[in-house]
Formats: sequence, structure tokens, C-alpha cells
Amino acid sequence: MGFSTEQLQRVQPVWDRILSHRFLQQTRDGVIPQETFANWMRQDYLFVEAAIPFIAALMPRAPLEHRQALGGSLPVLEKELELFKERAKKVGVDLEDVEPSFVNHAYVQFLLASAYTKSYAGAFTVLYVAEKAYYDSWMVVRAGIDHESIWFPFVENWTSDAFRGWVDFLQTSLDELADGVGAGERREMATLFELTARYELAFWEMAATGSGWPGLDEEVA
Ligand code: MP5
Repeated sequence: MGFSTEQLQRVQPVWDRILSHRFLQQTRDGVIPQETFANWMRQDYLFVEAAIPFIAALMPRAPLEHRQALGGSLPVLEKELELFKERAKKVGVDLEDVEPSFVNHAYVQFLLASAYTKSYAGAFTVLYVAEKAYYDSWMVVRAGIDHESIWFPFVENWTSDAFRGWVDFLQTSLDELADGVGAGERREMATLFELTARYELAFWEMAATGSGWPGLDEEVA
């Protein structure tokens, strides 16, 4: 069994919570309040902005056979930002002057810290889990959402054949990387795998609750 399959099984309790999250179910069923979806849009726009330098930071250490795919993902992410802007304009969501929430801020710091302080295989693990979580999550939404929904373009973005091909590439490459490292590094990859899955869960929860920063959300009495 490859590393990715082994780890997906190990973190299944977290993964199940991601895939059964009410944010995804309500989006699938067309009952998500627009303001709740807008929370996600505003925060994920910032996340994708930060994902671009994260992937770029992997490039200097990437083996030659990863370079084309990693480099090719950058213009795709720039296009994704355009999708956010187009949808935001269409439905009247303001993407300007948004501050990252606590969870988003922590997740982005974790991405960048992984790229700069962990091994290439470790940082690559984080990339795989983040992308796989989005593919699986949006497949849940795809299973029931009305194709006329104003949110459907996001569903299409992360469930397209092209995105699936990217996630497949990441999965195969992650398994190869894991086969080539020692036990200590593999353990660290497993830790990063689970941490990333937890951040993904926390991100849906943050979007669903609209939480910003602990201690600052409520009006002071
Ligand atoms: C992704 C994302 C997918 N947009 N947001 C979160 C919280 N996790 C994963 O990454 P990308 O770079 O948009 O494909």
C-alpha cells in the first residue's frame, strides 16, 4: 500500500469529519446562507493568494520531474483568483480589505513554514493533503448541487478532470517520495499529513461559523 493510501486510512476520522461537514452539505443542498458562503469566499481568496508563493517556494528543491507540474500550477492558481473576483462581483461580495481569520492565518503560516523549514517531501505532503481535501470536499458538493447554482463554478473548478489529474500526479509523486526517505522523515511526513487534514477541517468550521479571532469576535459588553 502506498504512503498516501496508508495515511488517508490513518486520518480517516478527521477526513470523515471534513467530508460530512455541514458547510459542504448545505452547499450541496442549496441551503447555505449567502453570508456563510461569502465567509468562505473571502477567506479562501486570501488562502489561494498565499498558496502561490507556497508552491513557488517548493520549486528550488523540486526534482526535475516535478518542475513542469508545479510551475504549471501557478498560472492555474492565478486564474482561480480571477474566478473568485468574477463570482464576488456577480453576487456582491467584497473581496477588498479582508483580513485573514485566525484559522486562515495559522494555516497559511503553516504552509509557508513547511516550505521553508521542512524537507521537500514534508512540504510536498502538505501540498498533496490540501489539494486532495479540496478535491474530495467539492466532490461531495458536486453529488447534489444544482448546476445552475451561483456557486457551481467553484464546484467545477475543484472537481474538473484537470484538477483530478493534478491531484493524481501529487498522489503518485508523494508515494514515490515516501518510498525514498528514511523512517524518521516518513514519520514527519505522517505528522504533517494529519496536521494538514486538521487545518482543512478547521477551515470549513471557520467558514461555517464566520469566526475571526479568538477574543475579538464579540462586542465588548
Ligand atoms: C485549497 C484551497 C486548494 N483553495 N483552500 C483550502 C483551505 N485548502 C485547499 O488549493 P488550490 O491551491 O486552490 O487548488
